[in-house]
Amino acid sequence: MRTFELEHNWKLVRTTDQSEYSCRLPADTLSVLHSSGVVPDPYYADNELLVQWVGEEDWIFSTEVELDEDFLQHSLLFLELHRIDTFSDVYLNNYKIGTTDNMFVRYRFDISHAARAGNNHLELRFSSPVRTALQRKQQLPYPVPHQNYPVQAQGRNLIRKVQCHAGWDWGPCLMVSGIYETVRVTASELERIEAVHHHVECINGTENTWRLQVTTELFAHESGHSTLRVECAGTLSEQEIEINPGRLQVTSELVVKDPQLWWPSGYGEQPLYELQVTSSHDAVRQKIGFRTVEVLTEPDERGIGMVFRVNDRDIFAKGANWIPPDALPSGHTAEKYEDLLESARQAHMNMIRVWGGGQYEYDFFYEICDQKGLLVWQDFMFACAMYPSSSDFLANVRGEAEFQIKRLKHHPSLVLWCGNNEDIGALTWFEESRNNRDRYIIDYDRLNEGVLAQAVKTIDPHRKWWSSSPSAGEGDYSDCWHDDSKGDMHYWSVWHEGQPFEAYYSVTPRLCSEFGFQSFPSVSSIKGYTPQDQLNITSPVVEHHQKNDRGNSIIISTISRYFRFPSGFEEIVYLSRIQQAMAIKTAVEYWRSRRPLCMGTLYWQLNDNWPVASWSSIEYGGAWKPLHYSAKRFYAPLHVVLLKDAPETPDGQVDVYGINDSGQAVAGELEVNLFTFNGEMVQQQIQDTSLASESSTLLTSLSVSGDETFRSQHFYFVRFSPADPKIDALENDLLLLRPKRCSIKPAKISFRIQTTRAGDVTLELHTDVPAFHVVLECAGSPVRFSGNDFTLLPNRPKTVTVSALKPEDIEENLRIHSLRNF
Ligand code: BMA
Repeated sequence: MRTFELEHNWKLVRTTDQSEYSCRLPADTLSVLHSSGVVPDPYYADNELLVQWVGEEDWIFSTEVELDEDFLQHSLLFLELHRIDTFSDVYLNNYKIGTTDNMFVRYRFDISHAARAGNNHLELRFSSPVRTALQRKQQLPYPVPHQNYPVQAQGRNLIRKVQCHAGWDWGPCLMVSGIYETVRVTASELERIEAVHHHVECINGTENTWRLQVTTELFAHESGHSTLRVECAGTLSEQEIEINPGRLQVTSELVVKDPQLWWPSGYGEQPLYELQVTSSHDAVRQKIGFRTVEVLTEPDERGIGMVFRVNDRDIFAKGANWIPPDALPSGHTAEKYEDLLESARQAHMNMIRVWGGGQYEYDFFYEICDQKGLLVWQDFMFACAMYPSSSDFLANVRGEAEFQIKRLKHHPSLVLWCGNNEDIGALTWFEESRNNRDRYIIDYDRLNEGVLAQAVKTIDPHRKWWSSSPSAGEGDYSDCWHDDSKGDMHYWSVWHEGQPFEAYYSVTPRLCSEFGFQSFPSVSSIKGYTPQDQLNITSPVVEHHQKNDRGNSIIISTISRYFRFPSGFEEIVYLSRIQQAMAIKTAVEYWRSRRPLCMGTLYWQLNDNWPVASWSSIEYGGAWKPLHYSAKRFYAPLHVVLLKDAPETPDGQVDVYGINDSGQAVAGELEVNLFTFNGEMVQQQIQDTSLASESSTLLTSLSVSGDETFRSQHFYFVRFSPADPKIDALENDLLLLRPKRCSIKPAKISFRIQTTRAGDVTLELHTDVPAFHVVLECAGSPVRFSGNDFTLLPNRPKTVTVSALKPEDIEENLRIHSLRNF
């Protein structure tokens, strides 16, 4: 097999005036035009509006490839294209060799009649995605509605392109065209490998013996013979196969003895084994893992639970929802993915949901998840809309689903296929579907059960199929929006309906796959897209970078409900960020304490695709918001939680829970202190206790005076010190009233910078009175702190490690915020 990867020396041509811009892959129209100086930065100010014309025009990407006689002698000559966005006619030397119309499939076009020795000219002639979607919309026999956001391209649900390119409630509308992954010319004899997928099954638990069943799909134009070798973990299967024109599927079986098991992060290691499949003229390598996964959805006394069980251990799913990490696909670099997913792992997440309005991710995304033990909940790419069920559309999606399942199936991290995001709920969002539910539910079912479920059940029958997120389970089309007896839940009442944070206590979802609270990005991020004279929360530019209609007013009204009113821009930004952390902490701590009724929380959302006010815990550019630092504590495998006002906690009572996801009980000493806001300890209770394994344990209940003045002057602080000195102590605290009603004092926080022997820079922080939501920031630097957004008490200094900075830079740029310190 000979292959030419065509990454370099591309040209983008504007069809209206033939202007040309050179580029390399991956390339999207807007990124090329921006780097060529033709359009301004689409992320700055409201430039998004100025660049809409780019999606309305046709564009050509072209390159040259040199082929020799020897290359042309091969019997299989083809052009492979993957992640082509979206509508292109593909020409080689002016012969049309194919058409693309779905960015989620891989194309392999025969080029034998078009290729020639010497120079070959390859062109992808893209037609406007905006126009194509509109044309399709006009041809519909009846409306097929989708959700609309402030800047929105119409008809996005009629084209197989990343749905959020058309605009979302956190994302810009940038309808790019482009080439993001493979363009490869390949020549081979006889056969090529189309797909390799496998299934592992433990056949003898005592001896840890596994059957590895590998399916290889081959394609050929002519007849012949080939030898297929399949190797993994020192075992080999070899067979002679007869090749006939067309597709051929071959199964090989290996028995692997005593492999090391693959575990989710926090539960064990992630050993990966190389699976190598070689035919006479082609080869594929994959990294695979040995583990069992079950998703238990069995009736219980409450309804139907939802539990991920890996290697016979029930995993509490902790994680967040993932969106494409850049609105401009040229920005999807492996480094960015590594950083985001490592940030997820560091915050003790073990599951990422690839949300249905984005994309089936790049191979490197799943490889990183395999390496880090991040389980993947994979949506099919349908979100917040009705979808058509015409035979063309369904056939197109069938190809997409089959390709994606075969492409991703070998990843040990992949644990569930989900049909879409919120499309069952969406049946009630539009007048058309409310008035004619029958029509739209039939469309829904044709696509969902008729195509997607069938593809999963045929190609990947051992993996869980989940029809929609949220849903009550297969065959249940009810709008079970807040039914906490069964299924996964999206709980949005605190954000979208303005309920208090305690509303999270009104449900115990079996698994909460979305709940979120917005905040502003950091002041330095805002300054990056806002002209100086618009640094104000209600300025047009700051409002433009808020895509949820009522977003900023929800942020401001929540600030006024919880905090004393801020006096300036920076303080508003700070409070928005800590209230976001407070909201999500409230939800996660309660739902973790309800384990095993609730067995998972995936908050909305991990990341951003441009600089914006949003629900993310990591802002565009990679900086962690206070929420992400807070997640590192509230998702830790061991955690202590203080609860009041929950249904299980009567008035006047505070309950302390110890949560332990690990397989061992952890004994230690629990210290519960009642402090005044001057830092005086007025009550202390110390007890030996133990956090039972894989449980939430009620450690103690405290009775607290209902007197408002008393509550305004005191707070609880708990510390659990494990008997095993190798395990870090756990801390948490609880205000007895909303922060604005508490007599929190302005704190004087001082710090000492040190460089440790290992070369790390550390900050030792001291305070004179209790300081809450202490947030460290180094303006303009991509710094990470080992801890942030914490409570600091007098006489209990805290040491924080700072990454990537020299002591001098810290001294100059460090800003320390805390409540009441502005
Ligand atoms: C959810 C998601 C997204 C959306 C978010 C915030 O339901 O699925 O569609 O961005 O809510 O509104």
